[in-house]
Amino acid sequence: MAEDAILGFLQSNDEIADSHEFAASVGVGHTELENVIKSLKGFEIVDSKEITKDRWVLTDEGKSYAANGSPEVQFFLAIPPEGISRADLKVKLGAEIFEIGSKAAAKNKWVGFDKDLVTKKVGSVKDDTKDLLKRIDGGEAVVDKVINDLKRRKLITKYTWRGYSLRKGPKYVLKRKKAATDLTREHLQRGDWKDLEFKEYNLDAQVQPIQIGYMHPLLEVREAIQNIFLQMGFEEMPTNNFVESSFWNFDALFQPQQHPARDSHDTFFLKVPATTRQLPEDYVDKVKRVHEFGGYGSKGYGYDWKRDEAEKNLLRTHTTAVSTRMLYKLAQQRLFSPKRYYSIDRVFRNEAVDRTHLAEFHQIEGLICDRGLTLGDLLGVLEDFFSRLGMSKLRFKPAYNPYTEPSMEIFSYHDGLKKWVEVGNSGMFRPEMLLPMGLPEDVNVIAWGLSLERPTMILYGIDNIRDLFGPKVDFEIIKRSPMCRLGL
Ligand code: FB9
Repeated sequence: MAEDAILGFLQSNDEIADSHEFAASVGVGHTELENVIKSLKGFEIVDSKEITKDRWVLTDEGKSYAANGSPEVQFFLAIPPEGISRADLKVKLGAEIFEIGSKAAAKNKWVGFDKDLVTKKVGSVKDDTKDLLKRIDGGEAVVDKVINDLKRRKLITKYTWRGYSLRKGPKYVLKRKKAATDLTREHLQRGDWKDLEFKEYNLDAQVQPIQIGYMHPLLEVREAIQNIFLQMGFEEMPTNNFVESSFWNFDALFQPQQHPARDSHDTFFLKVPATTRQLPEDYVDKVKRVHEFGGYGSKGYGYDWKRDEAEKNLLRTHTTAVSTRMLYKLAQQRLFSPKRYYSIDRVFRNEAVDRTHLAEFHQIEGLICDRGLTLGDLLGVLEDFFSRLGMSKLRFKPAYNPYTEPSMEIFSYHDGLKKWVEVGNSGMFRPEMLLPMGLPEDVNVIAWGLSLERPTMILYGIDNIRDLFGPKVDFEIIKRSPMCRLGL
């Protein structure tokens, strides 16, 4: 019906100027016409251009005044010749009309107020407002001053009217062959496919979003950083033990037993099993001695080292505990062989939770164990590692760790954030840590660490760590935020 009307009209007319008027003229709803227009346009049978027209329409208040008269005229007409009290007038008109009408009627100097009495000051009035509202409602154009006045009184509002102008399209036909979107077996069997018009594939059509799984951002970045380590010839350390003994987490790292990080304010100690069952006895003695008396050129800490303190179980505070186990194991080898190890896994610290800190995070650690390694080697491998993370401009700030000397905090200039960001910590493991293990004198170990959460937050533009990790993770962030490619 609508289609034939359009195609029929265009056969003898160049254009349908206004789809609304045309719809009215052929007695179909504009929406129905709109759908036909879209379909004909899809088949290039017609060309349509969207046209918009703004017009003023009455608000509900405007409609009520156009129907019942403006409040100022209602106010005026409600005053009997002898006048009337405000209160009675208010009852008569209702609060709203009374409020608006009194002000406007007074402004027009139609009425007078003497104390509580309201009287007419003119014989009769004309309801221009009502007339204007009716004219505007009729689609008549009125001067801007009137429009602004009525707009200010919220009696009219702008309505943007959207319609189309139509012309013949490149594939205009008077009667469209039946449209088909799919060639089906039935078409082939019936052979009527020849008389069918097949719709062009709309390659820009939006597709149904497909529900697929998404990698959690932390795992995306973990994988990318893991690939960097593997490309640099590192092998992963086994980190499948969140529970560790104080011995491997602290003592073997030459971290003294009274070090502040070793009290329950910073570390989660286990109630059950509270202590570890087995430690390598001979090695424990060496660790005890180096803490108490030093050796290997060190004077040690000179305190009374307690076995039971070292046996306390805890949630590891760093994956450096795993590095310690791996280096000890390496030292047990009959022949020393250089090693490059990395770990990326959870560590636990009893810290105040805030926007960037939770009680657990993922630590990334890299270490190289080889003969004659120097601080220069450490600087070099850090340049290499961070450049692969897209961070080329590095600065190093001397720092302190109980288990490395010298130690350095690593800073990178982040172009996006336009500032130097602390991107990690590093150092050379102390001889007091390495030699009791039995590693050869000339073997040094350079190591560094950073978190997985910080780079992930920066790369995904996530401001609060709770959006990334834990019960409040916002899956939408995961779905919609593509990871900006690391410098790979
Ligand atoms: O990750 C950290 N910062 C960082 C890293 C990458 C990054 O990438 C962006 C894409 C550009 C951005 C930021 N930090 C280490 C620095 C700070 O965030 C720091 O405030 C918080 N640190 C954690 C510890 O917090 C108590 C991050 C975590 C950290 C710190 C040190 C180590 C590991 C993790 C270490 C070590 C180490 C040292 C010597 C030998 C062996 C291991």
